[in-house]
Amino acid sequence: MLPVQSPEQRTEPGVARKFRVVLVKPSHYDDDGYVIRWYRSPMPANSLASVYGLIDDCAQRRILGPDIDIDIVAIDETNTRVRVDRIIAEMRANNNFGFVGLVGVQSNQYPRSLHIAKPLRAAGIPVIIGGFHVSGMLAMFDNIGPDLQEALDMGVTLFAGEAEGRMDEVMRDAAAGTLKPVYNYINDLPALEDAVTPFLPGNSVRKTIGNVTTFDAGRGCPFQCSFCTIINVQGRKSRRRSADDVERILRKNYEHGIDRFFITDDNFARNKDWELIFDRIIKLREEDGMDVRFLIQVDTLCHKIPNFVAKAKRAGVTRIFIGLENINPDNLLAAKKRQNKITEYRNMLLAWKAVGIWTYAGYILGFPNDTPESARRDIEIIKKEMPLDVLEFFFLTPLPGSEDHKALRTKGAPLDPDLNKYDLEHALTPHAHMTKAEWEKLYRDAWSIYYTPAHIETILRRAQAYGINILRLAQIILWFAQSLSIERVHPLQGGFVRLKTRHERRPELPMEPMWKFYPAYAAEFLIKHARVAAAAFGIYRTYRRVAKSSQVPYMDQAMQPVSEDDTQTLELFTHNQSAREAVDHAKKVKTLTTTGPAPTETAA
Ligand code: B12
Ligand code: SF4
Repeated sequence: MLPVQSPEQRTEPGVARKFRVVLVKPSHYDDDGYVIRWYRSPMPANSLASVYGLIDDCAQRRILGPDIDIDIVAIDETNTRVRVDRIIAEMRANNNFGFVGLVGVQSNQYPRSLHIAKPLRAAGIPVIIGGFHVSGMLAMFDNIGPDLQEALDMGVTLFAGEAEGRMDEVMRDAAAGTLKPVYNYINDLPALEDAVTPFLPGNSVRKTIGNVTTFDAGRGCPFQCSFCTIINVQGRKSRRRSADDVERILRKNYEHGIDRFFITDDNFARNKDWELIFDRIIKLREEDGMDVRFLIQVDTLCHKIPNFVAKAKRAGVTRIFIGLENINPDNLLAAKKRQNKITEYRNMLLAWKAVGIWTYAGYILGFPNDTPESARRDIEIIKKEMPLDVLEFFFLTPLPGSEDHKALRTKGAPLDPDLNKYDLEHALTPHAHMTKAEWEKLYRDAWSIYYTPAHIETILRRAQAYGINILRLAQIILWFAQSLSIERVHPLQGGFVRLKTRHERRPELPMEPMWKFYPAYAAEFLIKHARVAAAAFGIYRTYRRVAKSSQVPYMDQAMQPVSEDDTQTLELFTHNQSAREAVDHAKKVKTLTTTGPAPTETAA
């Protein structure tokens, strides 16, 4: 480990003391080895805002003493180039009195983080890495694995768990030059009531596309999905911010012209204070005239919670994200996603549609019973029978921090060693019914099977019938339908105008010569923008056609109210043996519960 200067060495007499914190939310590499970076990213990262807020709070309270200012810089690498040379120069000018925090580092961002950390450590700058990779690995394994060891060998400090209530200690240790190799709070998660709230300065937010920001109203989910990392990192207990805190976050942003929010709770429906929070937002909207709007993530049983959908609507929720994951009950069972009942899917979607809220759903490809043919058929069934707007696809991925990853690693199953690929967009393990090439082809095809011109028109017609803003929806469909084919990244990793630098290539790959890199980059730039323009024109024409027919009533099979006959007629319920069994099971439960005492809906 490199020696760290003592505070006395770092401060010359008579010079104002400044403790410098540079926070970097790293991106990761695309398949050609270049950092994924955009002129504008879609929204600020809540991980960065959370850590920034905590350090800013330390600065306000002057926790390093009255004579030491804390200076914080926040860099989101998805929209800003990380100039390691400049960070080194600025830190050196400050006698390395400070640290670089690599924030919210996901597994796919971990290799990039080490590449950023290496020259910083060589220059003697303290570096701390926090986020889901470190937390997930330390939550699931007692031993430090080789990837975390590589960071420790460089003298990087690892932070596992959540920083609320811990930042003073880390800051003081960093200022004293006594950072520990590991801070492990994964088994001691903080309460969030009255915790410091996320915040990012305006210059950081302005590098994103619009007036949208993110915050978490709570953390944790009670369910037990085996591919999930959240339950092992953030726990299964609902920890949440108070309604007062949520109001404070909303007001602070609203004052700066930000009125659209993505509440990042993985399952807001299981936030124990969802109703208190919605009630407060309803008051802000209906009494104080604050036109705030939200995207929230919920589960497939949320419509059964009394008042949930109605209050969501009044609270300004305009979109929801649901982890639909699959329509084959055997697959859902294999992933321990028992709360997803195909017999409830249509009820749930129609409940949201009835109040004019759009639905995004995630669909996972590569569950144990999937074949290329069954998955293709399942997508067609969804298009015909489910009133869904935006569907996005992922590979089933054993993410570090999940039960699936632990099980595979423990039994020594083959797992792709390149963490950069753990982004839900790569096939990383062998599949029983598909070769790697078939699985990858299925993933690429899935987007074009769902987003055909005809189905885009159907989605818009349905949405118009439910009173949804179809121009906005058309823009989002453009983003989701084209991201993979044009930008070769998942829409959630996308942004506005891709930027690339010749020097920002994975060190394992050679730097391309100028004569090769720049012409290819320019051609790629032109071709991509021509394709975006063509796709946008196509979708715009569909939008115009649909908008013109607004007086003509529209109805199709997916929009029909749920009826008893559905289980006999819809393919969703008849497409395979396990679907039929799920229907029989639901019928039995219904008979028992309508004749016996009323059951209580339990979470898991
Ligand atoms: C919001 C969100 C997004 C947003 C915004 C990104 C963001 N991070 O805010 C969007 C939609 C863009 C997104 C995209 C993706 N995401 Co995402 N996302 C989330 C989500 C739901 C919330 C993130 C969050 O705010 N958490 C709360 C913060 C406070 O927690 P935290 O980051 O762990 O930070 C705390 C501690 O770790 C610690 N800490 C963190 N950093 C540091 C640094 C220092 C110095 C210290 C002291 C402490 C510290 O203190 C923090 C405060 O307590 C998480 C799930 C989750 N519940 O976290 C998934 C999650 C992080 N995403 C994930 C993935 C895979 C992705 C994508 C790759 C998906 C895709 N293929 O497109 C992309 C990557 C794009 C990108 N550039 O980030 C995975 C990562 C899993 C893993 N093991 O790597 C998660 C965990 C979800 C999952 N499926 O398991 N995501
Ligand atoms: S519903 Fe499942 S996947 Fe979603 S957060 Fe809860 S446990 Fe994780």
